[in-house]
Amino acid sequence: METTLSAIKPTGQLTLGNYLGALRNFPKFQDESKNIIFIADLHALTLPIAPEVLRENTRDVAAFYLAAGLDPKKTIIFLQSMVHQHSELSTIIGNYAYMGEMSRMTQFKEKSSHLNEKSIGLGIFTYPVLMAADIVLYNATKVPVGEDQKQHVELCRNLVTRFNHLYGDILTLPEPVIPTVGARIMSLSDPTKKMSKSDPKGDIFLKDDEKTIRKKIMSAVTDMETSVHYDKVNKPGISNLMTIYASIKNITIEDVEKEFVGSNYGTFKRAVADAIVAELTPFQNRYREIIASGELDRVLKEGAEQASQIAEVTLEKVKKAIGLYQVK
Ligand code: ATP
Ligand code: LTN
Repeated sequence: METTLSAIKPTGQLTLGNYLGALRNFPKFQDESKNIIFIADLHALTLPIAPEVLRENTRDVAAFYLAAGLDPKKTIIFLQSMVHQHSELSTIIGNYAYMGEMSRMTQFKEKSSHLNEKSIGLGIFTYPVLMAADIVLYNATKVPVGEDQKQHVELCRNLVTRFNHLYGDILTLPEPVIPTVGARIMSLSDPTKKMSKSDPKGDIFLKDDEKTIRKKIMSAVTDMETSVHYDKVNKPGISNLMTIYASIKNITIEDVEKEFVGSNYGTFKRAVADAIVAELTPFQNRYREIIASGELDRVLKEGAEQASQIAEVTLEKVKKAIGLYQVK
């Protein structure tokens, strides 16, 4: 049976990019495979974050998981920091990752490029090792993520292959699952950059109200032309809005082009805003109900217990395989 696993790190307010690239797809797997979705709170420490902000973001991501339709009866939902096996396995498998391949990780290069060498924490460098541990602990076969995380899953695959070559068939080889539309939503103010919660310029946040959403879409950067057609290089702004629209409506880019033949940008932007508002309003209502219900802690506690049982089996297998002495 397949096991699907993914996570979001609570580094900031969730964006429409997180929703379309990842969150919205998570519940699709819970009826067809074993589904494990967690909050990567240890990964959120890799860049400076205030304790109260981290706490609030963590609660929010958990509530958004449930609001998106994850059902704790079908999906194991938990906090990474509550399952100690993640950190332990990360310490072990880090020994099989090479400095060269780690230094080539795009996310590390991007996130550390504007930091002073003297103040780059080790965690941002070793980030993909912890992520590999997250994945292999549960024998995950499918990892639904946005485009930017594909390289990290590839690194995990390399580690698995290397480890198994040394010790036998111990770890399971995962595959990334990237959405065909919506895998990389761009910033509304600079459509050459990824919409990102830790760099909140040109973001739509999942908590934004209707008025804010409409205002942000209507003022999204576009080009000087007027026709709604897809051209990522020359028309990145309008192409990004088309991607958003196609993704929400579950249609192709060609369908969007057909629908808006002869329409101007104003008409098209209004339709995009309508689509986002229609999608997010019920979702935001569910989010508020979940926060009010006070159910979250119980879900997270039960999830951690279930996760820990699975994780422990893999950790023990690894310890034995590599020769850590087993006291009887
Ligand atoms: P940060 O800005 O802190 O790096 P982020 O906004 O990139 O965060 P993550 O927590 O790294 O978000 O990602 C959670 C999930 O959302 C991942 O699967 C990631 O690929 C996906 N994702 C993030 N941003 C986008 C985006 N702009 N478009 C599509 N998917 C995205
Ligand atoms: N790095 C991921 C979050 C993450 C993750 C994982 C995703 C941490 N561990 C394991 C899939 C599988 C991100 O979205 N930034």
